[in-house]
Amino acid sequence: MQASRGLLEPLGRTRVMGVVNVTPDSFSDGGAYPTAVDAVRAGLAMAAEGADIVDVGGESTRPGAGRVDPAEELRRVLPVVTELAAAGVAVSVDTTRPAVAEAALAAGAAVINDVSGAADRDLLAVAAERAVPYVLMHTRGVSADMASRAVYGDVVSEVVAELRERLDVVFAAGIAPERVIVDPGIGFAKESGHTWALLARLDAVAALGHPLLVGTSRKSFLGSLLADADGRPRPAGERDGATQATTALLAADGVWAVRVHAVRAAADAVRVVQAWRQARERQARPADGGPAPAEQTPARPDSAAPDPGTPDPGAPDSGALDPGVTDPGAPARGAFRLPPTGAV
Ligand code: PMM
Repeated sequence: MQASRGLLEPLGRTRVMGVVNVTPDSFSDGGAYPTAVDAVRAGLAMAAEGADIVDVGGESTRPGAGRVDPAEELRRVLPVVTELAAAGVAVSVDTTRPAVAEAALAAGAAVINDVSGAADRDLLAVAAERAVPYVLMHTRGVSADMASRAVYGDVVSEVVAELRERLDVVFAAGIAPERVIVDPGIGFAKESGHTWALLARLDAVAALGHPLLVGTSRKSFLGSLLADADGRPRPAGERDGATQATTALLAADGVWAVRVHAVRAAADAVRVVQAWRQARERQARPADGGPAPAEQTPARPDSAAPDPGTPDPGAPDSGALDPGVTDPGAPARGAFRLPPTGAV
């Protein structure tokens, strides 16, 4: 069974992608699932908790990690993908290897999550041939050297330009544009300051014209933010509260999906944002029952959206949510600049 149909259709909310790393060494859940049975159980639990997709990976991508033998990667992911797909779970396979992607798709995986930034043309050929959704994530180099490549003048414009260049490669390989999901690659060749800058300007990434997947879950920029008085980063396992905050903000920004370890809390956060946005949209309708105003949040940041750098004297203060905003003509505030609920 292949559950990709509908994954890119509008759902009215951000999707939740649960993470199952079948690896001994991933930074947060490495070693959490020592056997395939454990990993399958975790994936099924995530689906029951509200994951729309379960992302199965067999190779750690933490900065500095070495490569895993392809046969070992396959041995780790294949039984897990097979069982989850057979149970009706929409599975993405987190791999940079064509043979692993091919086998996972044959076993029922529905999405290829390629964290290499489209580095392998054979992997692109598999995605094109199988016509499945393909995640293009921004990175530089490989896990072993990406930390040293986190050097930017203007991180937002450079990441967007590099993604645009990789999109050309993806399209040239025959992957249909409507199947491509773009990911800014949080933590991949990025330091904390770069990550915050990108999160603040996701509209620039969304302007590439593709749904966005964003993986902030438990990542080091949150550990640094929550460091203790001695500057020790908050451990990865204690960053879920902060991750829920990013999930809510990303859902409010209208991203297609968030990639998270703690699914239930993320799914709850997404539902809260969905209800909040629907209430706002209802409030923005004229009292006389006339037609609904133009959506205040374009599906993909469009050219009509005000330049975030241009202060708008009529806009509410961007520093705080203004619960009194009911003027449908008012431009959406920073975080609420992206799609209406119907578009995500
Ligand atoms: N992060 C990790 C692994 N795979 N895939 C995508 N598309 N986006 C990400 O941000 C991403 C990813 C690393 O995190 P993990 O070790 O917790 O899986």
